[in-house]
Amino acid sequence: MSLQPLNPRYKPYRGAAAGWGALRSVAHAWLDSKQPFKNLRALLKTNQHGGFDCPGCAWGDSPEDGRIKFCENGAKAVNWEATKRAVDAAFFARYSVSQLRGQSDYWLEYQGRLTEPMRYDATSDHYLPISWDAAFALIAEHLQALDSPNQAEFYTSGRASNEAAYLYQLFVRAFGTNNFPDCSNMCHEASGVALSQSVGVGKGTVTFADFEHSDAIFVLGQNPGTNHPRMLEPLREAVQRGAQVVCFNPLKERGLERFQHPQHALEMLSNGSEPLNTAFFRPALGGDMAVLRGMAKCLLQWEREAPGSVFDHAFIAAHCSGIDAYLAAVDASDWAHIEAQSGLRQAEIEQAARLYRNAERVIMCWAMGITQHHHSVVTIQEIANLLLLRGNLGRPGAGLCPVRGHSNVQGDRTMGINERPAAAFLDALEQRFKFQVPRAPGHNTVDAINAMLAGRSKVFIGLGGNFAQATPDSPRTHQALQQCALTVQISTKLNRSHLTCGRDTLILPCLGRTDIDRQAGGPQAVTVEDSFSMVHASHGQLEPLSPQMRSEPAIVAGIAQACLGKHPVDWSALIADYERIRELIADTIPGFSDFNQRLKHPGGFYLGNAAAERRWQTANGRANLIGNPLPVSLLHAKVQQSGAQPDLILQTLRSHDQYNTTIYGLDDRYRGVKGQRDVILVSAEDIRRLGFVAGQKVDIFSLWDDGHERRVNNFTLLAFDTPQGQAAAYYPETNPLVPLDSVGVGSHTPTAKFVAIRLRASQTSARIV
Ligand SMILES: Nc1nc2c(c(=O)[nH]1)N[C@H]1C(S)=C(S)[C@@H](COP(=O)(O)OP(=O)(O)OC[C@H]3O[C@@H](n4cnc5c(=O)[nH]c(N)nc54)[C@H](O)[C@@H]3O)O[C@H]1N2
Ligand SMILES: Nc1nc2c(c(=O)[nH]1)N[C@H]1C(S)=C(S)[C@@H](COP(=O)(O)OP(=O)(O)OC[C@H]3O[C@@H](n4cnc5c(=O)[nH]c(N)nc54)[C@H](O)[C@@H]3O)O[C@H]1N2
Ligand SMILES: [Mo]
Repeated sequence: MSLQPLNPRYKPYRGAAAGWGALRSVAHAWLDSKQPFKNLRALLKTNQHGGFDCPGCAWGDSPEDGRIKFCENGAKAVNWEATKRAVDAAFFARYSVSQLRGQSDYWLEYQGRLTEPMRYDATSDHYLPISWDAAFALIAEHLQALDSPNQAEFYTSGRASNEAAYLYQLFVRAFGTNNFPDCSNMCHEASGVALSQSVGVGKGTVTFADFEHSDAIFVLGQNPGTNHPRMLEPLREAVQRGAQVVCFNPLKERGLERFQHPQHALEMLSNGSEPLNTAFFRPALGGDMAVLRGMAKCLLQWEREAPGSVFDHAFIAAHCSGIDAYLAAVDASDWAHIEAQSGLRQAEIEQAARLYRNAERVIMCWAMGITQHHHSVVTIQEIANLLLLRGNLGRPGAGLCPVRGHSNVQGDRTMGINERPAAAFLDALEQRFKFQVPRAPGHNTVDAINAMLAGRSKVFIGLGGNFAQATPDSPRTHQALQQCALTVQISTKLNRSHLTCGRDTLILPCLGRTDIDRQAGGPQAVTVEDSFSMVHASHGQLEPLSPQMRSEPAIVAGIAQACLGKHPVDWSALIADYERIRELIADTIPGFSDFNQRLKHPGGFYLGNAAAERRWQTANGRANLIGNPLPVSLLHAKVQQSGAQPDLILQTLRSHDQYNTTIYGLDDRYRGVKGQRDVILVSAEDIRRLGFVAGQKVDIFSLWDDGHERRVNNFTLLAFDTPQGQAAAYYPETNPLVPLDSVGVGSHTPTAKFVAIRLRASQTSARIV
């Protein structure tokens, strides 16, 4: 049914995930970097002791084994960063900013690495070179001119090293604010909020070894074949030894169906592949809480039929609170409601519940299909509830696994990039550095956009990332940035955020993970933390493209020194040797004592996790079963108030050829989409129901009650195997459709996986009008 003759340039992918297709794709990225031999040497150092941490995803590796540890998309990330092409003063002399704005996101990043500091000149509409000192002085001048430190926004993307992030938060707090919008606000925020209340830590509780001992691994709302390819290996091993891998996804993602390992020659020659999942359920978008609640209902029924056969009463009695209220909430959720909201039949949910009950040790993994929803926090608490009922926490082979995105997004939070920092952390800073730290909560990403739109915030500094494109409601976000007195982007590659200029604008080019970072004290290593709370060192391997580029810690220190002098530390002395920064981290952040010493251990060290030891750092000192009611409706009240009925619910997701807003190519191999990104995937039945034909161009509108028109134009309708009523399209092209105040309850994360839309046949040929 997924093969539609009317779909132009659309051919379903018949191969296994990874395998030959992956190798072809890596070879292309590698040759295209213009320095293939250097990069091969670098690739072999990816995720190896003495090498660098892969700048791709945050999946961790087994610290013990010495196998080559990179995947197709990690290789693409390395080659993309380690290119010989330079975006220098000559480049900016050739193109005006208006000209650059007319180019695609793919074209912009493809031009190469940013190699010198630049300042936007509005008169000529060009970027002109500026010295580092003048750039730092300009930032200090703007920051000092503010009425309050709270009028500046300090964004962080998740590639910043622990050292860069720690210095950044120290500078910003010494300057006087907690305004730390970050990519995590759009990513796993809900996991942190939910798990802190449930089990007292905002991180996952499992380590790599747990995957080897698990009897069932549940994968909810995640597409590891594309976004965490190294995760396919432990999943495959699990299936091989007879464990269950149970997937929940409205799309039958190829990476979750069949898998062929690209480093296993024999398997590739025979083109063999093994099933990766043992059960695949296709819930409706946003329907996971109902699925999980239904599973809990089955467990409760079986427990009542044979008391003591299902729940782990000893664990619940010793460790948990809230069981009675929780079971009352389970009883109060009726099957009609559960079926309607989940998109699954009771029999399917029972099957999932049986797989769960029959497994002695269970891990639950999830990513953006769970977190980017209005009801994400309660859904994640339901995941925790299910695990707690059977004591699936704090023992080998069992636990919670929010699979993180950016390679150091978890580390950045550990280092204090947090608009709502814990009091204990602020106390430690205050004690160590002897200044009064700001205590009032700062802005998250959506708050920051609103503050800039209202003129309450006037300076934006981005430590990495692409704020203009990653955020929701693009035209509004662009306006917010353009209203600023100063925008500063600390970046490796050119992107649309550099073209969305404030009145004054700077580009500060930085070193990436792959580059050698030389300081007064010699070549420096930085550190990162993976999804399993393992901290390890990363050593750049390649000669930087230009001596003008600086490391992120050096840039942060330069800004800090220009703005605060030597308060509260001698910034440039810290930069000479990053061990000095790590000493400060060891002094102020739990788990990092003897940091420099412990780093020497190959594979790094484990930060520890209280919940994994069954110590509950919650307000009541217990693990909490939380009896949230099932949402009455998934449709936001503001959509209902718009007065229109949605044609479809849209999720915005990643193709196989992109890293967030970085577009490596225009194909989405596993989904069979080639050479185009302005597509919307809809079921053949829905295309007929709505009166269109596959291949037709449509304009997409989203529903909200504030009178703003949100639309993107000229998207090609592709008939696709997706449940009825559910559509999918790529991020960031569809970000203009996500309303700024459509956010998760308690997480404030934009609801990128649930956008109520209507379609209309296209009249014009421009994408955005
Ligand atoms: N190559 C590559 N690697 C990456 C990234 C990248 O862009 N490219 N990005 C990194 C980052 S920052 C992140 S956060 C992660 C993202 O990793 P993922 O979360 O895997 O990324 P998405 O493409 O957003 O995919 C969401 C998946 O959830 C499913 N889904 C959507 N809504 C629902 C729902 O309501 N219920 C269920 N059960 N499923 C749903 C979608 O069909 C899709 O398979 O990957 C990281 N790694
Ligand atoms: N609609 C929709 N929106 C989403 C999502 C979605 O699924 N749907 N996902 C959300 C998620 S999960 C995330 S994490 C955010 C991502 O948001 P961001 O992290 O802000 O975006 P990226 O696209 O990862 O940033 C890419 C840019 O980072 C810079 N860069 C790359 N490496 C480095 C480095 O080492 N140092 C520095 N300083 N800069 C570097 C380059 O200039 C590059 O252009 O997007 C969110 N937005
Ligand atoms: Mo993310």
